[in-house]
Amino acid sequence: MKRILVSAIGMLFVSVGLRAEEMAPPPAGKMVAKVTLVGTTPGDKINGEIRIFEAYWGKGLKFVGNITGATPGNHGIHIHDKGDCSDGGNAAGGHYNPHGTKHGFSPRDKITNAHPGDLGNVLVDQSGNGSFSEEVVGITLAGLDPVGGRAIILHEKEDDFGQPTGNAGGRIACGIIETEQDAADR
Ligand SMILES: [Cu+2]
Repeated sequence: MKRILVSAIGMLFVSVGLRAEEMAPPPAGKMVAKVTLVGTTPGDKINGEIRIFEAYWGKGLKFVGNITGATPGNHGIHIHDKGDCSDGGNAAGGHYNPHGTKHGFSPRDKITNAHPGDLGNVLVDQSGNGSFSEEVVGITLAGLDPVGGRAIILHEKEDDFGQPTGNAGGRIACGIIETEQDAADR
């Protein structure tokens, strides 16, 4: 019954001629992965957690994150190519960029005009705390444009959306996008 209802709602969207991403986002689905962000400099106090939920009926992801211990201001945050936080986060490689697109802000510019994991910035307050919530259409954990197992990097500076990677400076924290099973196996 639930499935019938879901497809009926889906058909309603099609029938009124609107693409899903032009509508207000639907409620996020189940949590599919988590990221534990850890500072890349030994002895620093940066920590964070990002919870990742299914969105857009399995054709997108929602990222809900909290950061503590960072310097006040905006910090760029991106999904990088490799699931490796070693070497101060440098082992994560460049931005995950499966379509050879320019850098941008994927919640706004879509994966056609941004790297899928161009999540913009986290605004950190005077106490060192920040939070963000963004949704990206067209990426999945393990299907199309899979982000599972890749790293999320928090940067030193604001992502100004300039090319090629937003001028966000150094890599201050890093974590791997993991399912609960991945974390248990680790
Ligand atoms: Cu980055």
